[in-house]
Amino acid sequence: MAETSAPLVGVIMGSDSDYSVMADAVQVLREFGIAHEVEVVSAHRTPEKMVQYAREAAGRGVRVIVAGAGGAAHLPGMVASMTTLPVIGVPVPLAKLDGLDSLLSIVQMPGGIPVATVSIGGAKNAGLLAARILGAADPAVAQRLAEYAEGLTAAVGEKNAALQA
Ligand code: RP5
Repeated sequence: MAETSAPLVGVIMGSDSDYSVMADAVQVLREFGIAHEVEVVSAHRTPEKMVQYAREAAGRGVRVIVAGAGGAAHLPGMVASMTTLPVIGVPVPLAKLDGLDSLLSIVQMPGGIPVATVSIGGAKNAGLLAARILGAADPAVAQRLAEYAEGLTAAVGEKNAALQA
């Protein structure tokens, strides 16, 4: 699945079964109007596709990669080892171990190969972090992020007001 303009964010995941979690990142990118692509890329089942994806992403214009995986979640770290793009790892929770295995597989990267790891199931923040990375050099995206933050503040204010009624 791809947007019409060249994708700036690549959302990849180890299995289509991860999509129910990763959809939150896709939703954020849609809301912010950020061109993105979505691909199943498995470190274990499609290792050659993973290598090709990681090596070619920057040259295709991708600026940030959001990579989600569950269990033995090697995808984000392996991709980070083959690109200089920022990689945001999303630990996908599975039925066994509740995602702690996914988190530990992604977060404990060796020095030199960074992966920005969000919380277990935290694909929404992964999408927002990708937007922030792009927003550092794109005032229009930064403006939308500022408006988003204002919306959060306003929503808390409304909920607080409702508590006073
Ligand atoms: C991981 O194995 C995937 O990221 C997924 O979270 C997990 C299970 O995959 P399926 O067996 O559901 O395809 O590589």
